[in-house]
Amino acid sequence: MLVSTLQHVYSILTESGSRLDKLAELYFDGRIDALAQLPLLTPTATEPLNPPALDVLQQSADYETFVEYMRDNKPCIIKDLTKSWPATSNFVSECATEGPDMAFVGSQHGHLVAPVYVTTKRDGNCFGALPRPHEIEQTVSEYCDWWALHHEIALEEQPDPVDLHYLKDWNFSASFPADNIYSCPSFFREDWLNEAVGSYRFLYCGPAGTSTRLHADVLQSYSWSANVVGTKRWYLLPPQYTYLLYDVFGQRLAPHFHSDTELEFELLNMFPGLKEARKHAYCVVQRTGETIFVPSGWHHTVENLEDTLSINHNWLNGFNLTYAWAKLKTELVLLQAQMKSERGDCGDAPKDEWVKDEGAAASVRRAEQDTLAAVGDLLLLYKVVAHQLEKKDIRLLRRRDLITIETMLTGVHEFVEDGDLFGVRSRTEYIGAELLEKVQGRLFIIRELGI
Ligand SMILES: O=C(O)CCC(=O)C(=O)O
Repeated sequence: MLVSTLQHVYSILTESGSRLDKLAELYFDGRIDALAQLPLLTPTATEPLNPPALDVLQQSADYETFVEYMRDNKPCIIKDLTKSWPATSNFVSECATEGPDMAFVGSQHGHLVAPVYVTTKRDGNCFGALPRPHEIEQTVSEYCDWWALHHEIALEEQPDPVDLHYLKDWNFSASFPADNIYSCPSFFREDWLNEAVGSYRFLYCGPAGTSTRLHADVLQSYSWSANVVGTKRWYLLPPQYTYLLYDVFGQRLAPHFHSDTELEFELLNMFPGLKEARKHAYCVVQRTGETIFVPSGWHHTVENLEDTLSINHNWLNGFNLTYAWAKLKTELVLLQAQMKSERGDCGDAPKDEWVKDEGAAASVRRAEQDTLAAVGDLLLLYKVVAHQLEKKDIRLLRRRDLITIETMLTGVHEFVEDGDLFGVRSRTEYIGAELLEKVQGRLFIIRELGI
């Protein structure tokens, strides 16, 4: 049984069928080591890419056409949504090929503070087992100064600078009205997340060579991203292949799909499923004026091929709420099980009676932090739904949305009812009496309507 399991694992990892001779060697070396070693035996040549093409919609497409992409959870590109935006006239250099007009951006918003991700040239260009970019805060003026210097150096053809700065995830709408820059395209109008909390709207600005590592968006949200100016390359992987992106232990997510030749070997050894993942990834080059729709749970990487300024939203609505709740519930159930197993037979005994050593204490601390974050997400989802119920005449919501809302809220109530995270046992304590009462009242009406 063990041999056949290992054979199976080996053939999945190597795509080359079973090699009992190799397996035997590795098996007797110790199972865990063997699993880590298996991919080292594979040839590391990069598979040629044969990416499927993405559908392109025109600005004039009707809303129902776009709804199909949300419903099918399928990406697409939409043309020309940025034409009339103030940012398109103000934030772009007179000669558009020169990219964003950072002098103008600095003159208007220089005093504001934004998050900036600093990478070394090597990991900025995507590769491998290097440290994550670190986040600093800079004023927009400081960032514009860095930008000017960076371009001066490039003009003088000096050696490449070591650091690349990427201003990203800047929630600018907290500081000045978003209308000064853009208007949200009507394709993305069913945005329950920003209607409730308003803070998932971002500006990105980075020179050629900056990039964003492999990730899927927060809370299984959709995202749209519009290039005001510049070109990005995206690799997007459908969610059914997500498992291919992890290391052999299913723990660590790969940093990127690709690496330069120097680190390719290292990357594929650490993440052997990447070779297969690349075959299923969509590769999209998004140009000035184009907007990409990224569906729920699709992992992606993004590289700026030119100096690029873009606007992006994350959003949730009745089409992807089910994914958000399903993923969160799985996380919470696993965390609950982990806490139970840490506690063992100690039942409700105080923590210092069942936390036996440093290792156990660290693992409990991590589980508590993860639980805290997951409970925060649960409350966020709850507020998003509550906001829709409060704001709208329930009869105006789609029947399908009502079913989704009802299912999710019932699920949350049941989960929280018998949940014992942190030993807090009542729903009221989790959600807050006032919000709970409001939502239960609306749920009652939904059920009366007979969905
Ligand atoms: O443009 C980028 O660098 C990242 C954007 C992104 O990941 C997104 O819109 O989901």
